[in-house]
Amino acid sequence: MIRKQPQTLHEVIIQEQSAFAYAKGELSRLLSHLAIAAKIVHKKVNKAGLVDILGKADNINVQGEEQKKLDVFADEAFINSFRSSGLVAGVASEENDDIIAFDDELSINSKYVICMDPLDGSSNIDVNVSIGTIFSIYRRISPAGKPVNEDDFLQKGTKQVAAGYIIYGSSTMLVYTTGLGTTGFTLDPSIGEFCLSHHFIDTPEDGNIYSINEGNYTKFPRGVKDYLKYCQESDEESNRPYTSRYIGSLVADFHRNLLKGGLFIYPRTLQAPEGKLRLLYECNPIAFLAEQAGGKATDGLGNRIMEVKPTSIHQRVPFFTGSKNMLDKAEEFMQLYIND
Ligand code: P6P
Repeated sequence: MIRKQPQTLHEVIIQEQSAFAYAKGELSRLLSHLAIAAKIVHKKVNKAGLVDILGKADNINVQGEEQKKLDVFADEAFINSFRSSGLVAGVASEENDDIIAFDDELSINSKYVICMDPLDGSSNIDVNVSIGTIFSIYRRISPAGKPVNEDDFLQKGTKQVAAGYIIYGSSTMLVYTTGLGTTGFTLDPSIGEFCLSHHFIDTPEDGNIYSINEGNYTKFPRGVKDYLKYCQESDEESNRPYTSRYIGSLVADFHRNLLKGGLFIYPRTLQAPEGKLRLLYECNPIAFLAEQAGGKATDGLGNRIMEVKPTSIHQRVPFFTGSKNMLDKAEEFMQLYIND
């Protein structure tokens, strides 16, 4: 019996496109362009230890973090791929202070804008820990024919037409959604194709993994501290104590919890009252994927992340995401101290 070759990303996109209202092929072609940039970055990330792209580029990004050379490489690779697609009118990137409007003839009439974190978790690059690219795709709201402006990017997460991440780990995977479920593809380097490996991911409603940087414990809100105590108490019926797993790379922590069940928390802290993670190109795309897989994503106080109206492109929000029942339990503790 001839083993059926798994479907490629392109085949699945074409198949899914017919069910997707207004893609008319552009969204499919855009995702294919994105996959090309992902393969280019995959090659560099896999060789990072061998060539002189480790260490710091000599500039600081808008987050005040040292830009590593791989950050810069990934940022340029994705921006160039989007610009050459003729489908994207502009990009908001973690690595760039302001939006990048593509004003060439082809792009200025394009339908889509993209928010992205080209290489999230980059502090882990030098220690060979999984890192990722996160992207969020919107239809522009400004009229075609003119350069895009910030309003095109400051749309609620509910307006995303597609979102996803590439995780550069033990294998390189592309996980995305167009609102028809969350699906994963694994790169087969022998044929250079992303092949379907996780169709319609269904994240467990319950889990026993909690992911949070407990080094910030003393600065957490009381509700988070009480929830952590709940996770660590023994209770056979509810399968506690849970397991603590934290890599410090959002894509890696989220991906594990998406498949196994779990809750990721980056709450507000005394020194970061808005939290650390960025709404446009970290929390909204991850929230879209979580919800499409049957999970949840809120600010810890019952406010759905995708309903937050953005006010600036690098805005931060407190972020709770993962298994539905775990998130609901965490919010029960948070609600006890909502007026603190
Ligand atoms: P901390 C990486 O810098 C990042 O933006 C996310 O990928 C990750 O979840 C978080 O920050 C880690 O932050 O403060 O725990 O090191």
